[in-house]
Amino acid sequence: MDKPEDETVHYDGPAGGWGSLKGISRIYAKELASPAVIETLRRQNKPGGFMCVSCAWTKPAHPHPAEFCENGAKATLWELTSRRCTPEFFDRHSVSELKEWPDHDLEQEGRLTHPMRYDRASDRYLPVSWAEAFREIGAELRALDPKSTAFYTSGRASLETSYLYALFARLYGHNNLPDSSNMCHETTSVGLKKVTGSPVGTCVLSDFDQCDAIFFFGQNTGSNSPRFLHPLQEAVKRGCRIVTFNPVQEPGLIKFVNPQSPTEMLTKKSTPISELYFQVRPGGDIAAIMGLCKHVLARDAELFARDKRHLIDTAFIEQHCHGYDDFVACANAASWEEIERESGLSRADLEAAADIYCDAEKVIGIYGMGVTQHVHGSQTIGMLVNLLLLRGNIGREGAGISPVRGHSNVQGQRTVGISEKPELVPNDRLKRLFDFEPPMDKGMNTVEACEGIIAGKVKAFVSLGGNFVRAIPERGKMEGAWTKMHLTVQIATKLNRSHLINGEIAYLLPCLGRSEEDMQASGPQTVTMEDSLSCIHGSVGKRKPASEHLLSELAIVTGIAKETLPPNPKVRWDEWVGDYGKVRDLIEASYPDKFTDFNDRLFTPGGFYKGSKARERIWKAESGKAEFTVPTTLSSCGFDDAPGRYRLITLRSNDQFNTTIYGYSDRMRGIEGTRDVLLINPDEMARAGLAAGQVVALVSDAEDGVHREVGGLTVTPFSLPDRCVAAYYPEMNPLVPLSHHDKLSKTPAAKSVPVRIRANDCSSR
Ligand SMILES: Nc1nc2c(c(=O)[nH]1)N[C@H]1C(S)=C(S)[C@@H](COP(=O)(O)OP(=O)(O)OC[C@H]3O[C@@H](n4cnc5c(=O)[nH]c(N)nc54)[C@H](O)[C@@H]3O)O[C@H]1N2
Ligand SMILES: Nc1nc2c(c(=O)[nH]1)N[C@H]1C(S)=C(S)[C@@H](COP(=O)(O)OP(=O)(O)OC[C@H]3O[C@@H](n4cnc5c(=O)[nH]c(N)nc54)[C@H](O)[C@@H]3O)O[C@H]1N2
Ligand SMILES: [Mo]
Repeated sequence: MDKPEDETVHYDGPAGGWGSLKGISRIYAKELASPAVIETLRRQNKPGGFMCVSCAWTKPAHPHPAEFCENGAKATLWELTSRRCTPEFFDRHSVSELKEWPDHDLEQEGRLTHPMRYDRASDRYLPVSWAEAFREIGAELRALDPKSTAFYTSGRASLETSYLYALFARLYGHNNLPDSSNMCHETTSVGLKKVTGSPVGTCVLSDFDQCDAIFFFGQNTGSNSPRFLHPLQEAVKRGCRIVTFNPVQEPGLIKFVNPQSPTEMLTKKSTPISELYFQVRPGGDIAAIMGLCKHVLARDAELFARDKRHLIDTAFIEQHCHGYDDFVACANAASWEEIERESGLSRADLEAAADIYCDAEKVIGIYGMGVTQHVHGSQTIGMLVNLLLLRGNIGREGAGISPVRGHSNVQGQRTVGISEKPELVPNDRLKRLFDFEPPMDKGMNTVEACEGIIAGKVKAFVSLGGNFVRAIPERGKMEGAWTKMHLTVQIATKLNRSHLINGEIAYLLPCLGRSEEDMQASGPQTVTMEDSLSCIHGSVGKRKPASEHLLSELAIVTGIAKETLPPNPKVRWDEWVGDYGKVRDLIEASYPDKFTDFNDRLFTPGGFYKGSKARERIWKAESGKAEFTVPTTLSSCGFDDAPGRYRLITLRSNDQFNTTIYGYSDRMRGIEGTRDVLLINPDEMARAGLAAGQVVALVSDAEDGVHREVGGLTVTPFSLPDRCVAAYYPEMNPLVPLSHHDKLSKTPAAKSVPVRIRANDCSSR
C-alpha cells in the first residue's frame, strides 16, 4: 500500500475508535438533545425498535447492545434536536435573506413546526392550516395537466408512504416519479439488471461470514455505512482478504477500532482492513478489472496447459452464462499498456490483486458511488460481474455482488412502485385493485425532470423529502428555471436551500421523523423499509413529535391526494391513514411473491428476505442467462484527457449526510474547519504552479463550452492519483453538466467531472 506523502493532509487514525464517540458527543451537545434521546439510540436498528434514518446497511438478527454508528447516531440526534424552526423564525427572516445562509445554518435552525405557505408580497413564509394547504394544492393540481407535474421522493420515505405516493401519481395520471435513486444506484437498477436480470445485489449477511475475499470498488464504508465495518472486521479476523480500489485513501477501509469493544477501545488496537489498497484513477475501474480478468484468464490457460484443469468455473459458465467467448476475446486483445494508463495502476499490482481473487474460493464484489456515478458506470458494473462470473462467484453462499445502497429505504421505494417505468409496475393488479386505467407512457426520472423544468414543461413539483435543487447537477441553470414553475410543494423535517427557491405558489409542509410516534385512528403505527441486502424491517417511532402540528408523511400524501382526485370507492385514503396495516395488505396484494404475510412478518429478527432470483441462479436477463459483456471503452469517465483538464471527484465528508452538513470536521480525511477546499496531489500542484493555501476557482471543461464556475477553494495537498482533483458535494454541483450522466441509467456522473483550475480566483460563491 502506498503511504500518503508526508506533505499531504491526511488522517492516520483508524475508523471507529474514540474519534467516532467524540463525533457523536459533539452533535449531542450541539443539538441540545435531551438525555431521553439515549433511550431512542438504544432501540435503533433492533427488532421492534426504529430503523436508522441514515444508511441502508442491513440490521442483523443478533444486534450489538448499541447497533448504531457515529453517523447513525448523528442522524438520529439531528432529527431529535430540541431546536425549532417556527413561524416566528420565518417572520424574522425573509426568504431572500435566508438564501444567503449556508446549508449548515439553515438546517441548524431545527425542526419545522407548522405548515407554511410562501407569501410573495412580503417575501416570507406564513403559517397556513393543513386543510387550506391540501385544498389549494389539490385545486392547483386538478387544474394542471398531470403529465406536466413531477412527484419526487428522497429515499427515506417508508414502503407504506412510497406505495401510496406512487398510487396517487398513477391515479392522477402520470409516471413522473423521479427519486434520489436516480442520482445514486440507478446505474445498479439498470446496469446490474441488464447482466444478472436482477436490479439488486445477490448477497445476504451470512455470506460475509463465509467469503474468502472481498473486492471493494468506490464505496466509503467508514463514513457512509459504518455498521458494515463490524462484519468486515470479523471477516478479516477469520482470514478473509480484502482488496480495495479507490482513488482516495479512506481510513475505514484501511484500519478499524470497534467502538463496541472495550478491549479494542482501551488498547487502541485496530484491525487492518484492506490487505491491498489501490488508488485507481477516477474512472479507471473498467481498466483495472480488465487487468484482473486478463490475469485470471492467463492463469487459467497456464493451469490447463500444465494439469488439464481449469481455474475458471467452466461448468457454471457453460450452464449459466452467455457471451463468454466474446468477452475472452476482448480481454485477450486488451493491451496491458492501455490498462495501466487508464487505471493508473501497474500490471504487477493488478496481477497481485488477481492472485488473491484466484486463490479465494468465494468472493464478494462490493461497490458504491465510485462506480455508479460515471458516464460508463453501467459498464463498470458489467465488468465487475464479468470478473465474478469467471469463477462462478454469483449465486452461491459466501459469494456474490453487493451494491451498498445509500438512503435507508431507497431500494424499497423501487420495490413498491416508485418508478418512471410502467413496465416495472404491476399495472394489471393495480387496475383490478383500484378500478382505474394506469398511465402506460414512460415518466420522467431525475435528469429528465430537470430537463423538463429547464424547458418550462414541468409546471409543478412535489418533493417528498430531499433537497433537490442542491443535490442535482447544473445548479446555475436549475435555480433560475425552478422559480418559473407554477407550484412547488416541499414535505420536509428541516429547512434547506430547496425550500427557498420557490415556484409561483409554494408550500413547505413539515412531517414527523421516523423516530417519532405516529399516532393514527387505530393507534400508534409501524412503518417498514427494505435494506441494502433486501431484508424488510418494521420500525416504530416512540419519541414525542417535535410539534403538535406535524403530520406523518403518509397523512400528508393522502391529504393532498384526497383533494386532487375524484372519489373512487376502491380508494379509501382515510381508512389507510387510520391503519397502515391496510396499506401493507395492499402492498401484499400488489406484490404477492415478495410480501407474503407482510403484516405477520414485520418484526422478524434481521428482517424478512425479499429474495433474489439471481441468487438462485435464475437469470431474468435478455438471454435468460447471466451476461458476460464487452465494454466499449476502458475508461468510465466519458471524456478524453487534455492538457490542463482534471477529473473532479465530488466527495462526501464524514460530517454530512448528503446535503445535510452536520459540521466542518472531515475527521477521517484530516480536513478540519472548512469545506471550501480543492484536494490535489503535491506533484500535480507543482506541475500546475499552485501553492498550498492558495485560493483558486474550478471552471467547467465540458465539451458543451458552457461557463460553470465555483471559486473560493483553498488548494490543499492530498494523496490522490495524478490528473484528478477532489472537492465536496454539494458545493461543486454547479460544475456538473446535466448531460454528464451514465449512458444507460442517466445517473449523474459526479465522480469524474471535467474541470480546469483557475489560479487567479476573482469570484466568490
Ligand atoms: N455519513 C453519511 N452516510 C451516508 C451518506 C452521507 O452523505 N453521509 N449518504 C448516503 C447515500 S444517499 C449514499 S448513496 C451512500 C453513498 O456512499 P458511497 O457509495 O460510499 O458514496 P461516496 O462517498 O460519494 O463515494 C464513494 C467512494 O468512491 C470513491 N471514488 C470516487 N471516484 C471513484 C472511481 O472512479 N473509482 C473508484 N473505485 N472509487 C471512486 C470515493 O473516493 C469514495 O470513497 O451513503 C449513504 N450514507
Ligand atoms: N455532486 C454530487 N451530487 C450528488 C451526489 C454526489 O455524490 N455528488 N450524491 C447524490 C445522491 S447518492 C443522493 S441520494 C442525492 C441526495 O441528496 P439530498 O436530496 O440532499 O438527500 P436527503 O438526505 O434526502 O435530503 C435532505 C433533506 O431531507 C429532509 N428530511 C430529512 N428527514 C426527513 C424525513 O424523514 N422526511 C422528509 N420528508 N424529509 C426529511 C430534510 O429537510 C433535509 O434537508 O444527492 C445526489 N447528488
Ligand atoms: Mo444516494
